[in-house]
Amino acid sequence: MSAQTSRAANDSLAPNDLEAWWLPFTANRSFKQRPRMIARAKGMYYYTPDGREVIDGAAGLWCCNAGHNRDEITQAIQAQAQELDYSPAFQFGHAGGFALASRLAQLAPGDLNHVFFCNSGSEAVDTALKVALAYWNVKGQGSKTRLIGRERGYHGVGFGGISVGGIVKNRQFFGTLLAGVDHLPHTYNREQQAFSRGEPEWGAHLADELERIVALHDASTIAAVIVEPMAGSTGVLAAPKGYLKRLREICDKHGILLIFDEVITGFGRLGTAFAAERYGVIPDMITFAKGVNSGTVPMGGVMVRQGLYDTFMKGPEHMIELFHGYTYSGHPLACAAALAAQDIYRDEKLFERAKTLEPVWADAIHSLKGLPNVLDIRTIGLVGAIDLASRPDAVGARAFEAMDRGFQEQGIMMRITGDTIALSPPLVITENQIGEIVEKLTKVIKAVA
Ligand code: PXG
Repeated sequence: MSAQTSRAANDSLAPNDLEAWWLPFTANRSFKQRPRMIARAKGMYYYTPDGREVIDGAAGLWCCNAGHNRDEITQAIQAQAQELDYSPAFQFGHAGGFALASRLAQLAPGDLNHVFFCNSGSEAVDTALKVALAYWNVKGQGSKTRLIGRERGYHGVGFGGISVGGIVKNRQFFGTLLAGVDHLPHTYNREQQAFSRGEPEWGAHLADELERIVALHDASTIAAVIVEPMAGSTGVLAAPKGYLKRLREICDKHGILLIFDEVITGFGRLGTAFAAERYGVIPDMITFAKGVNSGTVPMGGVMVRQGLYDTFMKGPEHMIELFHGYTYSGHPLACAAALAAQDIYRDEKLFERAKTLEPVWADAIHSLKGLPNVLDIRTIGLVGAIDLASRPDAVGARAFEAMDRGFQEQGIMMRITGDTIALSPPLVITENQIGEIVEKLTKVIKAVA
């Protein structure tokens, strides 16, 4: 920093400068010319610095499931910060972490009884992949090292996550990634599935591709399969009917661990605590983040089944069983926020609310069919996606303009990927607010025609 900029940074009267922050997954130059600034939030709304109200159609980034700035959560964070700001989780513990782990173990289906905490979805994915590899090692089957992901999968941005992930741009710039990874085909087929509500009828057979992968590599080399029950980031691709059950069966048949990445689907997004419950399929591990504390403090984690945990709890008792963890694993503030968020979810029955609203939401979003350039619409739970036709030679430009105009002109926040608009409002949304989202989207889609 030059003397001049250092002085400016320390001068509270210095003009705000947007240069220094390199924003993630953002068109930085375009943003800095025409910033989309957010000053505060309450309930279903964000507010810009000049006080404009913006309805949150995306729960932030799929995380603020209880709505924004809930007093119960902010008070819990404040109280925790005064009582215990930080405590190490390596060889020490604090009550909030244990309380939260027990609470999540109760919430998760089956015997997913143990929780490993970290700080983001990306860390949760890397943790789950490492647990899978270590599990086979501990069991004396160290040749099982291959990891199987899926095309169009998003598992965060760690090297593990981008290796099993299936988004070209997230992979192509970053070298050779992890070795020994293979991918299932993605499950989207517009001809067979266009304008689907809930799980598409077509596509369960694509799970059988796992048999082909097993035949190619042999099960003795495969550690785990990781999939999102609903691929969120690549445009809301719900698992076809029966697909996840079939994956579970094939994994069982060959002794392969199944990991559900529920970073988006966890905590009510599809009308159940975890998507695993909606599908009646128990994976060996569930990754979560985001909604665990309604997006208020960074937190992620992995739920593991009883047998998996037990496999590690052997050997001399003074020995560390898993050589993995983060400085902020189970951070007291994140735990306090999560306990408060879980209380809200329970007391306000927000997961059930998502289930009840699912048909209302589906009707509303599917009513956009027929607007200019709308090629497909998909809904499931409180999630929706609208595919827009790309402009000639400018893939992504139409949806980018929709996102920008939505925020600047109509007062709606949405997510975009390519030319797809993705919606995932806080679970506290009312029917009137669903109407508000549809009204604003209609104007935006017409404006970018
Ligand atoms: N797994 C899944 C399934 C995710 O959706 C991650 C892992 C990584 O989480 P972290 O906390 O490391 O970001 C995610 C994150 C979008 C969008 O607009 C989606 C995510 C993050 C940001 C934007 O689709 N998902």
